Amino acid sequence: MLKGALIGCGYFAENHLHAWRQVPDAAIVALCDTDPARLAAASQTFSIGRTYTSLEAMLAAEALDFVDIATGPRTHRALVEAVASHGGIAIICQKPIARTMADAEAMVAACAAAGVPFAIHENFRWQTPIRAVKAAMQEGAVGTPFFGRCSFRSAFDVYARQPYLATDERFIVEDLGIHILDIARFLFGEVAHLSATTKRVNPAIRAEDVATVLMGHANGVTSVVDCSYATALPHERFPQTLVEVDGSEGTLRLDADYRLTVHRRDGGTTVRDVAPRPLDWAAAPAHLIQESVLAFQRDAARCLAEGRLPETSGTDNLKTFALVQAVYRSAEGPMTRVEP
Ligand code: NAD
Ligand code: 89V
Repeated sequence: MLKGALIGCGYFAENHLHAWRQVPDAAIVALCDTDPARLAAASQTFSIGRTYTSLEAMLAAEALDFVDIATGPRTHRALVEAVASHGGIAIICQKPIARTMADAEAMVAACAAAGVPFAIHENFRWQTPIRAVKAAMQEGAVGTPFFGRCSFRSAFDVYARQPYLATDERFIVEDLGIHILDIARFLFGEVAHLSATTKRVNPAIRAEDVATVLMGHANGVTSVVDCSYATALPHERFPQTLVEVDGSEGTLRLDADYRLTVHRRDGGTTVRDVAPRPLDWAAAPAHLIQESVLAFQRDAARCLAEGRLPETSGTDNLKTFALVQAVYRSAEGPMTRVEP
């Protein structure tokens, strides 16, 4: 049995704690949060009695196999470096890995130097419909892909449960786009170049709530990632990512409400329901995300037990984080002008 501690008992940590209860051969045995009220609430809800307001006190008192960090990105570097320097404890850390590339690289280097496994909790690629798209592509459903689109458009009030999203100096690319860019990497491979625009539509928030990215992948695929929290639709689709893939042999569409359509150039069309499985602690519409938290954590525990790194290791996630940085650089930089 892997013994873990959860660091950060805020809004999203509740999903981690529910999910860890369903992960075989792993258990959260201690909790840490600098806010005593949040710590006490999580302790009571999940019946975990060993609680700490200080990371150092927890590391001194507990014999841990792993920590699961669910604090905000400003705290990630210090926490990861402290746990790494303690030694012998694997580290799972929520996205975004950090606020800057320098911090992210330092975290990966600290874990490598200490010889501890380091993974980022990047769960969107673990959503059931996204795994179904990947499996269909791997089975050759569309042949060789040449175009892809990963689209997340919503007007869901994310600020109610995550108020920092309205006040942080960066928003949709760093918080949500990071997931969609990671899905694009997962489906279409590494990115060679990109061009992006960002925009703030909602005047009540500080940073960008719309982003559109055009990417050229190293294997020749062209893809578009488009994200918006300013898109009021008659049928709200939060938190679904819709996917289009055009290939040499056919097309694939992941449409609203988990409808996966594969059409073959030679004629056949198949339509499948790839909805997430229900969990007793999950509730629509976030159940899509909640199920992917469980899928990610199950895989992470299996990897740790088998001495393998999860697919979203710190090193892998630097590539997704580099896309986030490149999107901001591109959006802030000069665009290619169109001559009249
Ligand atoms: P939150 O502010 O609700 O919770 C953060 C908690 O961390 C708070 O309870 C705070 O007191 C605690 N904390 C802060 N500094 C600490 C420290 N040094 N030591 C211990 N505890 C500390 O934030 P949230 O909305 O739960 O988000 C947390 C992280 O989860 C963010 O990185 C966010 O991007 C990520 N997130 C991921 C998903 C996803 O689907 N993967 C969804 C939502 C949020
Ligand atoms: O998944 C997330 O990171 C969340 C949300 C879906 C609201 O963007 O912050």
